[in-house]
Amino acid sequence: MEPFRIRKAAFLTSVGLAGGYPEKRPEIALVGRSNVGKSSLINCLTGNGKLARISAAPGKTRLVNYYLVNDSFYLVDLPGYGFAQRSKGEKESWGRLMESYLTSGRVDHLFLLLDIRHEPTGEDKQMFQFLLYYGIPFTIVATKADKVAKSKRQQAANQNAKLVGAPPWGLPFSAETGEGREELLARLGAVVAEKSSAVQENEPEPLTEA
Ligand SMILES: Nc1nc2c(ncn2[C@@H]2O[C@H](COP(=O)(O)OP(=O)(O)OP(=O)(O)O)[C@@H](O)[C@H]2O)c(=O)[nH]1
Ligand SMILES: [Mg+2]
Repeated sequence: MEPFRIRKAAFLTSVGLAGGYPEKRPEIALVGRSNVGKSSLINCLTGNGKLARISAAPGKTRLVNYYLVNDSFYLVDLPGYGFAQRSKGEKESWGRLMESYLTSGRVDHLFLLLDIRHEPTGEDKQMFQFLLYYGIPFTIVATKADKVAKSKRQQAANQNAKLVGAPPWGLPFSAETGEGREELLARLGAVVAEKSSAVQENEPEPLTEA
């Protein structure tokens, strides 16, 4: 089989609490703590270093950002959690936005990003419980893999998956070196293929007279 390729990717729209979601297409979203590397992962996968905004200051992404890929599916960058400097009001609006997005039934697959160097936090565990509760299929991605020795990466990724409450497997990923990129592209390709054929299968049969 041909490896899955991203030919084209462009920012489409940002959605806040007021709504305004784009038309339904296969949809894969990224969640994780502020600064874990969500925007960097999108840029690495799409091969466009300038697509999603990356910043040294956490908490830059505050809306649900849609990227249209290959004119056929969405990659969605979600605002990060665990940003200490945020006010109570901001945390509440983050919670409402995430809840409305994750319960909308739109998301087909979530990449839950965990920093390979750090133990998952209480918020990471809560997020994972949320995914389980809503039955959202997921992949655990251990970001910044370049920051730990090669010989320890897979074990560290697996350990974090286990600590967050998931089956003990995580994908080591680095936006710096591209490690794990092919695996994530393959995962994307599988989700998109499955969802695209499901859309066709669900089209009603034309009515015929008996
Ligand atoms: N070494 C290394 N640094 C990374 C990697 N991915 C991201 N970073 C750095 O981590 C910081 C945060 O990256 P972002 O992609 O902006 O993180 P984010 O999850 O989108 O953050 P928010 O939008 O604030 O939620 C930046 O300084 C990146 O350069 C990686 O794979 N390796
Ligand atoms: Mg971001």
